[in-house]
Amino acid sequence: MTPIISTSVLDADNAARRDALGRDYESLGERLSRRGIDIDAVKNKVAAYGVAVPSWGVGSGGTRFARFPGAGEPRNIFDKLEDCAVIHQLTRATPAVSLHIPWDKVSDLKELKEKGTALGLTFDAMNSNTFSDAPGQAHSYKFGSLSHTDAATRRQAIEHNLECIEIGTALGSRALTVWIGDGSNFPGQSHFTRTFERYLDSMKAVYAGLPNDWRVFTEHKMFEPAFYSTVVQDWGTNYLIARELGPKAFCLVDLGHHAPNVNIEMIVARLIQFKKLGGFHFNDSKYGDDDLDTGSIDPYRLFLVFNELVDAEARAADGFDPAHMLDQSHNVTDPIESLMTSAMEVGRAYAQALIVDRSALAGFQEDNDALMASETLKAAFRTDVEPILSMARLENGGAIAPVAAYRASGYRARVAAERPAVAGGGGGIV
Ligand code: LRH
Ligand code: MN
Ligand code: MN
Repeated sequence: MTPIISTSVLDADNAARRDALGRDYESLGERLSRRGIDIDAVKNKVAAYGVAVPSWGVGSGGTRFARFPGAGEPRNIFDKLEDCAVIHQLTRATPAVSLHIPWDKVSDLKELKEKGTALGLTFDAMNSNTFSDAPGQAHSYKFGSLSHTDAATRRQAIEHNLECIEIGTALGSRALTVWIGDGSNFPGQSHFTRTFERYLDSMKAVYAGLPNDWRVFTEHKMFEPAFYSTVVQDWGTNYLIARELGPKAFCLVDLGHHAPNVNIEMIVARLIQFKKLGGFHFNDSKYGDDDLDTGSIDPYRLFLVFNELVDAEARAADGFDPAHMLDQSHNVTDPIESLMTSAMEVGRAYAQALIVDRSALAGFQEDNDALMASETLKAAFRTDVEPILSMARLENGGAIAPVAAYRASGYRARVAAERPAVAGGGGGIV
């Protein structure tokens, strides 16, 4: 396949940076070796790491107030895949795409799968959508979907999820992510227990349609679009769902779906301990489900989440195999640049977590040496691991500096000339 970004542009940008990177890598390697860490071993793990890109992330997002489209917005799923391929070509960190149905209009699945293969991309978890009405659907989700009071509406939502599994199977996906907006705006509007019973019954029907090698991830979220109560509102409810459904059901943690200040890394640890951590939607937030770029607000929290993941990986925790996906919305940046930066932030958190001195940490924990335990984590977090990430990218055929190489390539201007401008306007989240 001809790479989308020309190799001459990429090589020229890398050539200008290669010597400095070599020196930075060597110097960091020396400093890490004094701490007993082999830099190449860390780099190899980072090089093998990947996070899936959300198909809905490559177009400009929007708020419920307005959407301001950028130039060269993808027109269809094929354009989206090309944008995703650019992200992967330059970062070498995003080998898979997570689709959202029916936002992604898919018809010829064979052609879609072939396009993915040609671009070097695979298909990660499928995301269903029963939180908005699709044109022409028989029953509205205004008052809920999988937990709706009306059986025919629930059945329609179940069928949609089964269809997502069918589409995903044809594309080689092996997981379904279910997030519903069901909930209420007024005390008394819905009966908490009966609503949750209906949800569980519906999810059991979806679960029954999972192929043997598939997993289902249920995603909790504290509020929005429902503002008084939400059916799958927190990790406790999510854990109950995964337990009720069975061994193929796991909890998905979207970093933006918790109240401010909630200790997400501890939730992650609990779900790992009880073998129900299914995966992540990475993003960042300050106030709520802001869907800001991963690592842009609180990189320390992202590192602390990865600290739990690496801890589990290091002790080969039973049943530990979480899926990693980005889920964010870009309103003021070029989505490709945001997604590349975010994928690199995830890689950075992983690298920092890999260099935590775990035996020292365990000792400080045993001795109740709070200060030194915290300093052990901070020592890893404060280390600038950029040379490791850059070297991993370079050796994998990517860019030392993906954003610079992307800008030098003129890709956005090129697709803007091919893809007609779309009108902005009122609200909407995609
Ligand atoms: C809900 C959510 C969920 C959706 C996505 C678009 O807030 O995080 O994952 O599928 O946003
Ligand atoms: Mn999400
Ligand atoms: Mn969200």
